Amino acid sequence: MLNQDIAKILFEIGDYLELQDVPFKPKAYQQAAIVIDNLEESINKIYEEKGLKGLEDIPSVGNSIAEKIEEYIKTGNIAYYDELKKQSPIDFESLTKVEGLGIRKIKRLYDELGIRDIKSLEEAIKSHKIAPMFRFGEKTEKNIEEAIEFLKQSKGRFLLREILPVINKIENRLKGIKGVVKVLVTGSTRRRKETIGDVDFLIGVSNDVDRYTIETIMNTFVSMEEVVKVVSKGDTRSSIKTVQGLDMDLRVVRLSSFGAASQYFTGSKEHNIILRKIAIKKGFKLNEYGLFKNDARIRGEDEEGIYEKLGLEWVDPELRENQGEIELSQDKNLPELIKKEDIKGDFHCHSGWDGGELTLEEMAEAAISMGYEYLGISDHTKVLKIENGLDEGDLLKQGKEIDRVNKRFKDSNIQFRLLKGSEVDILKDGSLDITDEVLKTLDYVSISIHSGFKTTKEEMTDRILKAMDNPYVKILNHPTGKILGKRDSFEVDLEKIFIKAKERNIALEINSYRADLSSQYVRAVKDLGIMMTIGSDSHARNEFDDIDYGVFQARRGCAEKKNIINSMDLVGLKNYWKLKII
Ligand code: DGT
Ligand code: CA
Ligand code: CA
Ligand code: ZN
Repeated sequence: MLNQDIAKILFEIGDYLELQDVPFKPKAYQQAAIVIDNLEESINKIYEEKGLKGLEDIPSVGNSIAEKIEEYIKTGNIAYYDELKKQSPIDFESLTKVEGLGIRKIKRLYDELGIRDIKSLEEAIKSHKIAPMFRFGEKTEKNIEEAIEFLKQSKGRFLLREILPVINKIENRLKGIKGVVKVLVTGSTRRRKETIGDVDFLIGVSNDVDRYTIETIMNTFVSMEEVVKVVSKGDTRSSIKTVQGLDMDLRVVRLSSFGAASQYFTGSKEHNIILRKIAIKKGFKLNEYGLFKNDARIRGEDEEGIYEKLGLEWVDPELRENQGEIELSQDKNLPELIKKEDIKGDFHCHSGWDGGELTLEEMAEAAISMGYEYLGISDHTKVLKIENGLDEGDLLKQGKEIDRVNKRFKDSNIQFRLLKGSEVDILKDGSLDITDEVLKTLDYVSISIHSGFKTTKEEMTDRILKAMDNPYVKILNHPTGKILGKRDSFEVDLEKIFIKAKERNIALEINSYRADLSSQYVRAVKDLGIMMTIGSDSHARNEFDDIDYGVFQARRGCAEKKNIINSMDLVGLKNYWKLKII
């Protein structure tokens, strides 16, 4: 039983209550769901050790929610949830995945058209019933149609960002099984692709392993708490399906083959095909058991040995897509990819002043615990009313507050500063949502498109180009508008944007949450000599760590430390942007 299962149910209870216009309660349930979803400890364990009282001690969990959790632990059900579900037979899980459909809209679609699932939604679109609804219109109908299409296309693949914590947890568990010497997650997960089809675990066991040990490993794997179905179970390979619907393979190999197997199963298939060709050319044979000369295994224990014997430098997994990395490794000219430890700050974070949950002090604290030397506060601006966007007055006030916080750091000799930033909205006509007089007072201005996606390519391009001409702009956030798993890019002439960025020395953001820029664009931007930033886009303490996903994206695009502005230390950054901070 998992924290995530409970979190999901609590969140849905919140949705159902909101649907019934119950005041306050929805928020309480959803807040509790978020806390539980992010809990380090297993809720099962908390309950075992401390009972109901332990549950009540979880932040945001009151008596009534704690009792429901207890009920779930004891019976596997929450009667209240089942009742709510019965009263309102809407398939929330699927409908809320459609981009642009929130609770309010889903409620109206149900009340007015009886739509309860994707299927009835599609039928309504086909017969154009949605467009005539008050405040929906042709455009919304079309958007919903496209969003459904998008959902269908991405079906069956999982977002790395959502599933990696589950994978890591299982990896750690596998490490603890008796007889297991090495564990590696291979396949697309190791290559840190944005989405993954299935997970490929690899375990290394000693060369003289006995059958009993392998049996134990396989038994443990197929009986993990996440398993809902055992697809196959053998003595070299087993496959399962998890509660999340994700397929996982486990292969067990002897250490003498571990390197060859990790190379083979990491892929990509395209990378492997070229490698095998090189091996053949050199008179070898390469497979998942090793590199062979005639029938003798000459390499296999580690990947480095195999690459080396083939005359190649070891290639970072993120680059193994046959997109030029093999040539670079033959020339011993692979880039030294940016690492998480290189990141010294973040320019994309939201504080409690807009939609975020932390005060400026708490944000600084979170950044310091990440090992950062600076943190740019980049709250939204006034046109984004739902995000509680800041106006000019708010920004000036926030600036004063930042000065106050920074003075404390200076006085106590702490090498850390908050930066006055802003995520300024690019308005429809390409002007910015904040006046120049106020932009001038900031340490940096980052700009974003958050609305009006559906327009012509020319209009969108001109709108962004005009915004980039504002003299205070230093970063263009999420340049294509893509949100991984939710929304495709808007139409825009990126070549023109890149040229302007180069001309004006504006950095392009790799947005961790959205996975925008994609790795191909990162490569192009790097080759053009344009700087980039990696932004977590965090709104909460636990989201600072999402910077990982931006780093993965940067690495897959060959980015090095020198390409990423927030790998500069505070002194370097002050010089680079000519900042006047205390
Ligand atoms: P995914 O699961 O769709 O996200 O992508 P991968 O890359 O994890 O693909 P998967 O799980 O089918 O296979 C894992 C690795 O095994 C793959 O990256 C390379 C290797 N592999 C699988 N099939 C073949 C094949 O037919 N030829 C070669 N050379 N390698 C293969
Ligand atoms: Ca895979
Ligand atoms: Ca696989
Ligand atoms: Zn943002």
